[in-house]
Amino acid sequence: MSGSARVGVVMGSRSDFETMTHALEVLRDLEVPYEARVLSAHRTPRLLERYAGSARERGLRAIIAGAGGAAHLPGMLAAFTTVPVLGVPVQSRALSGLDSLYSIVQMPGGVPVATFAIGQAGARNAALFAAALLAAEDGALLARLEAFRRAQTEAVLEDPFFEGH
Ligand code: RP5
Repeated sequence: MSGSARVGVVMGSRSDFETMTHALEVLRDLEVPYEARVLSAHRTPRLLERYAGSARERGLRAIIAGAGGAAHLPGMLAAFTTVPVLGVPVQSRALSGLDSLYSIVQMPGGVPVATFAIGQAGARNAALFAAALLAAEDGALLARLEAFRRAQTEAVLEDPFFEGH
């Protein structure tokens, strides 16, 4: 799903894939063209600069960045581009993702990163948020997003668990 990708999904390590695959699944379901790759603030800093620096001209309108531990990836991407960066704190082994969350959320004023929940929920919501951004100028995507929300509501209302409660 690259070529005319509108959303970039990047992660600091292959070990983040288990979390970030939930973002990819949402983008696929909503038919949002995306590209996905591993990019590290620490291990591939020059590649990160090139990626972020060329993001807008390559057509990206949002970058979802997942990282764990000393999670500099979203902030460093945001330093090199004005394309909105959506940060996903990956649940780390040592500190359960609190380190990731604090690393991503506490950006100094002037270089924003929109920060989502730790782990799977954050990855899903970052993708839904990116879709909402793009839907502002894409009526068909807006319709798919609204259909997703309706289906989610109906799934709760029709859950037989609640019969007789
Ligand atoms: C971060 O370090 C990555 O985002 C990952 O969450 C964490 C651990 O990476 P690995 O040592 O598993 O490659 O940069």
